Parts: sequence; C-alpha cells; structure tokens
Amino acid sequence: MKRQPRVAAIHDISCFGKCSLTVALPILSAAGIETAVIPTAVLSTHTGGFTGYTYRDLTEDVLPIFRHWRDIGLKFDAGYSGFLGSPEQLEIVSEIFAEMKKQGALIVVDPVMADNGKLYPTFDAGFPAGMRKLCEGADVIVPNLTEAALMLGEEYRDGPYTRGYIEEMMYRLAELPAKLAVLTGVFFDEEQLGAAVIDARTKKIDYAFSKRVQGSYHGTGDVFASALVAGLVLGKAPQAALQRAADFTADAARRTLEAGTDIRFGVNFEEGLRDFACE
Ligand code: PXL
Repeated sequence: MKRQPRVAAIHDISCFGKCSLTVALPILSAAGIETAVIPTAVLSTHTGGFTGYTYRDLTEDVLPIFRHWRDIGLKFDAGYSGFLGSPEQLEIVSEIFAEMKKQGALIVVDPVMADNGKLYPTFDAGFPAGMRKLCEGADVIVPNLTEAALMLGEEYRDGPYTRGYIEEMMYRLAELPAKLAVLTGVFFDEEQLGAAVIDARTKKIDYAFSKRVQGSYHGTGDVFASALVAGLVLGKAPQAALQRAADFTADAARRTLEAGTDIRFGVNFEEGLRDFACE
C-alpha cells in the first residue's frame, strides 16, 4: 500500500486575501498530500494593500507545536516555510528544519519578505540577511526577483529582463547551498511570465513560462510555490513541477482578471484544483 506523503507548512494565516496557509493547505491537500501546519502569525488580511489589519504574532507557539509533534513521533516528507511572523522565527524555523532534515525531509524555503522592489511593511532592513541564512539550510529555495536581489545584496531591477541578467542571478543563487534554486517573476517580453530553476550541482538552468496575464495579482507567489512543493513531494522532475505550477498560477490569474476581482483579494485558484489534483 502506498504511504501518503506528509508536509509541514510554516506560514501565517491571513484570514482574508488568499495567500500563505489559506492557499498552501488546499493546494497540497488537493494533491493528496497530508498537510500539518504551524501558523506563524494570524492577520485579519495580508499586508498587501489593506490598512488596519490585525496582527497576532505566534512566535511563542512555533517551537512548542513542533516539539509536540516530535514527542508523538510524527515524521515529515517535507518542510515548507513562507511568511514568518517575526525575525526570531528565522532561528526557530532553522532549528526545526535542521531536525526535519536529519529525518530525510525535503526542506523548501520560500523567502517571503518583499515584492516589486520593496520589503513588506512587517520586516526591517536586517531581515533579508537572516532569511538568507534560513535559505542556506534548505534543499529548494523559491525567491522572487526582489527577494533574490535583497539576499544577494544586489539592486532590484524592473523587467523585462535579459537572459544574461537572469542567468547571472541564477548562478549567484546556486552558490547558496540549496540543491535547487527557483526564481519567480521571470519575463523576457510582455507575452510570457514564468520561473527559472538552477540545479546547483550541474549549474543547468531551465525555464517554465505561461502566457502572461495582464496586471499583478496578490498571492500568486504563494500559489506558485505551493503547487511546486506539491509536484516535488509527489516525485515529479523539477522542470515538470515548475511548468505545472506556472500553468496553475497563470490560469488562476486569468480567471481573476476575467471576473474583475479586486487584485488584493487573491486569485481564483480554487476552480483549478480539480484538474490540478488529477494531473
Ligand atoms: O503572499 C505573501 C504574503 C503572505 N503573508 C502576508 C503578507 C504577504 C504579502 O503581502 O502580507 C501576511
């Protein structure tokens, strides 16, 4: 009998706005993966474009939740982190991942902290250096272009990008010890948008693009990374997992554009879950 894979997802709960745990959990579950969660903070909405949101930092709960799991003998196939609730959680999550890695788990870090050249309002200028350290303990990292630039100490540039610029960035990301570095938000023209992946051992770079959907939609980084984690945990080859994640995310953005939804409300990924589950 086939054993069901189990993932630990460590992200915030933004109660409204479809990002972090409210997308990671349904996407991983739809892929047939058992998903345990450690909420890093609880917010009434995400911080992208809303004002007046509530923010409860759960730093004190993160390690006790993991220790309880350890005490009852839980083992994980993967650990997947995203938005963290405080700078202290960088160390705590590193510690958790070091233990999970010893048991053979795949560690995926999405260094959620910035987009469009700007740090999110809950983080200070010292956060990217700490996030780089967390990434150094991962097997797979999934930064967007802003996060990659911040961790590498480079200036952020707007796209479209040249192949030379992206590949230079990929080679630098490959110097972090992760086996795979995935860079999101890559585009060379206005027609297509996607991601690049580098295998740190062979230095081979692959791309996955989908048709670009006009506009910028909140939460697409989390949708993409969650779909990628699902593919990798199910044993798909990185390039195949990447293409599937890119298409799933582009389809969600297209449905959202067609519906004319407020872009802060997140994307309609739900209507793609049935097909995603069957692929
Ligand atoms: O989607 C990234 C994200 C996750 N969690 C919170 C956020 C953001 C981006 O703004 O504010 C709370």
